[in-house]
Amino acid sequence: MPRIRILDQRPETDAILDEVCHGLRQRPRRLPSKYFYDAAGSALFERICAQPEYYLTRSELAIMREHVAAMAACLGLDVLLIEYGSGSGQKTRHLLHALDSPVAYVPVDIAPAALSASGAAMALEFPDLEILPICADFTTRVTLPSTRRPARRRAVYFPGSTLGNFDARGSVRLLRQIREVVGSAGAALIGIDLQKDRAALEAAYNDVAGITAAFTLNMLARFNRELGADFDLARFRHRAIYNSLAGRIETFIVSRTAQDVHIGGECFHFAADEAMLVEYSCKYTAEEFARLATMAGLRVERCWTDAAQRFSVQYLAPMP
Ligand code: AVJ
Repeated sequence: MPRIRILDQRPETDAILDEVCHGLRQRPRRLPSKYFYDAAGSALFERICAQPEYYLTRSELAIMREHVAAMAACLGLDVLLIEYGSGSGQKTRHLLHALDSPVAYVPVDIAPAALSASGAAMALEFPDLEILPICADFTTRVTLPSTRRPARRRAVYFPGSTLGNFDARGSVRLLRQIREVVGSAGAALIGIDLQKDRAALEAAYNDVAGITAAFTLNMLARFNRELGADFDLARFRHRAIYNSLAGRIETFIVSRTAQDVHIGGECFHFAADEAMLVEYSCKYTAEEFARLATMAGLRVERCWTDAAQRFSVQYLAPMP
């Protein structure tokens, strides 16, 4: 496997500890979903994608396979492709094969293990492509590296419905940041999960094999290991429910008993059945997403869906 140099723009451990303690002092308590993705969390997420209930990945891959040529035509020649939350890069391979002489591929991910594995695999598959991975939280200011060849256009690829992890304010802020990163001649290609019935949504986030539950609770194991916390994993459980008013799956970690947890020199008391919010997975109609994009100065120019209308991939351009 070729070794790819990774630009490290990761948050410091102290910053993670501050953010975690801040979230634990709030009511209801909340923990940021970006901390799911350590090496174990990234591996568990890949297993979620293969669960029969988790339709998102299969639907998005079907859209990519069917419409990738149209997507590549929208993005055009000599594009610099920046991917947010690149993970294993499974969908991206389709896009990179279809693009007309892409200048470089810049995967941005918070998980170093996922980034080096996918970077090495991509370098084998695309030997002539410049690959410049950045390990960073993409909501912060990411410094883009310079490329050997000048780009005609910058495009952000943001698949997986990861934008759904942000609330309305957070997603408009992130879409505005994307608009800034790509500039007025740029583009964005964003995967958005669509509204559907409660049963299908709740099944997707509560798989029978329990992989999603393991993924959720792994965040606590990570804090034990990296921040010296003492969460007893057996005394917490995963809960994901569809909030139909807000149109989103809300994932919680629920304390099974009354208990104390220590972290960063602080003691946090949990009541029995107390729920900590760990993730939103917002679902949209095409109209709702178009409105969100407009608020960020972006316009939806194309929207591709799968045959069952479960998922969408949307092509956006900055509004003049
Ligand atoms: C990759 C962040 C979009 O919210 O559907 C999967 C993460 N969480 N199952 C999602 C996730 C629980 C996933 N995203």
